[in-house]
Amino acid sequence: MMNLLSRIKKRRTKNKFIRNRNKNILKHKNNQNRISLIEEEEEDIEEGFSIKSSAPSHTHGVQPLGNLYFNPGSINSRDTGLGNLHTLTDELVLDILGFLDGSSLGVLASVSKSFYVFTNHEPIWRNLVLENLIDGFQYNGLWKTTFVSAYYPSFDISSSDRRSFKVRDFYSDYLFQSWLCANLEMKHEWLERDNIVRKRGISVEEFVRSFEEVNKPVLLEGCIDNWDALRNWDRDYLVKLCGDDVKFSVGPVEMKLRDYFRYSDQVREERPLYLFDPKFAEKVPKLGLEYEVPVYFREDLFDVLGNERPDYRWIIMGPAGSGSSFHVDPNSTSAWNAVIKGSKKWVLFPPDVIPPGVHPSPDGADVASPVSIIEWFMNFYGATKNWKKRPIECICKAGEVIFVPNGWWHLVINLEESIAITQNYVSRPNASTLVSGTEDRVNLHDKFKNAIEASFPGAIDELTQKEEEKKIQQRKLSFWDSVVDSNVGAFKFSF
Ligand SMILES: O=C(O)CCC(=O)C(=O)O
Repeated sequence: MMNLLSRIKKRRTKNKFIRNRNKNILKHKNNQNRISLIEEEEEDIEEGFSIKSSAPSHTHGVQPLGNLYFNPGSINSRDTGLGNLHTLTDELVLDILGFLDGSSLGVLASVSKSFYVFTNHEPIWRNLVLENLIDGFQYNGLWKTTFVSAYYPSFDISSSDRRSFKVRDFYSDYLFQSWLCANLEMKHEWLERDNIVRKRGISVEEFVRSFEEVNKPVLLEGCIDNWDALRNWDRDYLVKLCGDDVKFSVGPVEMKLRDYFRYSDQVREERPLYLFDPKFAEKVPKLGLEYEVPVYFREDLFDVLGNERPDYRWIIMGPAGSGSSFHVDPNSTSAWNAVIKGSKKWVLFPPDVIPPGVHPSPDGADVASPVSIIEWFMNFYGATKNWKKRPIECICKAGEVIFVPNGWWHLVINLEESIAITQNYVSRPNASTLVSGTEDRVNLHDKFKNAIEASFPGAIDELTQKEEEKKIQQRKLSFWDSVVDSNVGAFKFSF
C-alpha cells in the first residue's frame, strides 16, 4: 500500500475536489473522479481535498445531492425506483436491507435502478460476511463477490457480479460520502501539526515526575532499539512465523495472517478492518519474546490480579486508513503504543476536553462518534483550529513509543501499513484513580482494591491522600493555564 505521507508531499493537483465552505454543495464531473464547486476556485489547493489516485469513480455512478440542482430537468432515480419507500432516509433503507439474506438482496437488485444501487452498497455485504463467515474468509476485492464466492462456489462471479452498472441521475449524499471517505487522501494540514513533547534517553525518574505523575503525553524515542521485533517483523517474517494454523482477532472474526494481508492489500473502504489481538503471545510465544516492556512502564500494579487481570496487551496491524476512532482507554489505565512498522497519526485531548463530534454516554461507557476517522478529520478537525484547548498531535514512526496517560481521549490513523504493540497498565501515580475508575465495574474494583491492599498494605490510602493534595494544588493553577503558551498558540509544558 503506497505511503499516504509521500503522496501528500507530492501535492498532486489532479483528482482534487474543492468543498464549498458555505453551501456544502458539490458538483461531480462524471468519469473523472473530479468534483468541483461552482463558484469556488480550483487553484485553491489548501482548501481542497484530494482523492486517491487509485480511486475508481463511484462504482454505480452515485452523485452528491447538490448535483441534482445543477441538472435542471433531471429527476432523482433514487426516488422513482424506491416506490413508496422513497420517503425513508438512505440510512433507513439500508437498515431495512440489512435484515435480508444474500439471495433476497440479489433478487431485489433486479427490481429497479434504485434498488440495484442500494442492494449493492458494500457495507451491507461486509456485514453479511462478518456475521456469517466468522472463521475467516478469502477477500477478493469486493464484499459482495467475497460473500457470493463463499456461499455459491460454483457461481461464476468473474463474469457477472464484478461488472457494475452505472446508474444515471442517482443522487445521494449518504452513499456518496461513503465512497468519498473511502477514497480521500489525508490533507497536508491534518498531518503537519506536531506539538507533543519528544524525549530521548530520559531516566525513569524523569519520566515519572514529568509525564506520568502529571498525566501528560510524551513521545519516547530510542527506547525500543533493542527489540528483535523492530528488526524482524515484516509481512514475510510474520506469515512464516505464525503459519496457517494461527488465527488472529480482526473485528468480529478470526483470520489467518495470510488472509488478512490479502484483504488489506485490496481493501478500499471507509473503515478498514483492523487486526487487534490480545492473545498474540499465547498463540505464538515467539511474538511475546521478541519485544519487552520499555523501561518506563515496568511497574504495573494490575499484575497483582495475576491471571484475572483484564486483557492488557495487543498486537495491532492495519493498512493505511485503518485506526482507532476517539475513545478513552478502559479502567482508568494508561497505555504505551510502540510502532514497529509504518507510522501513525495521533490526536489526543485531555480528560476534561471532549473532542468535537464525540458524544459519550453520561457514564462514559459508550461513545458515539462520527462513522469513520476520515470523516472526523473532514468534518471536525477544523473546529479545533481556533480552540484555546487544542489537541496534542504527532506522527509516531517505527521505533517510537507514545505514552497515553489515563483518561486522555485519543484517535489514531495509520498513514501506511503499520504494525504496533500496545499495552495498558496501572502505575503507582494512577493506582488511586484506577480504584475509583473501576467503581462501576464492581467485581474488578473490589478485586483490584483487595489485591493491592494484600500486596501493598496502606498504599491505597496513601495514594488517595496524595491525589487529594494534588487536586488542591491544581485548583490553584488550572491545567490549561499551565500548558498553553498564549504567545505562540502552541503547547508549552512547564514542569
Ligand atoms: O490504533 C492504534 O494503534 C491505537 C490503539 C489504541 O488507541 C488503544 O489501544 O487504545
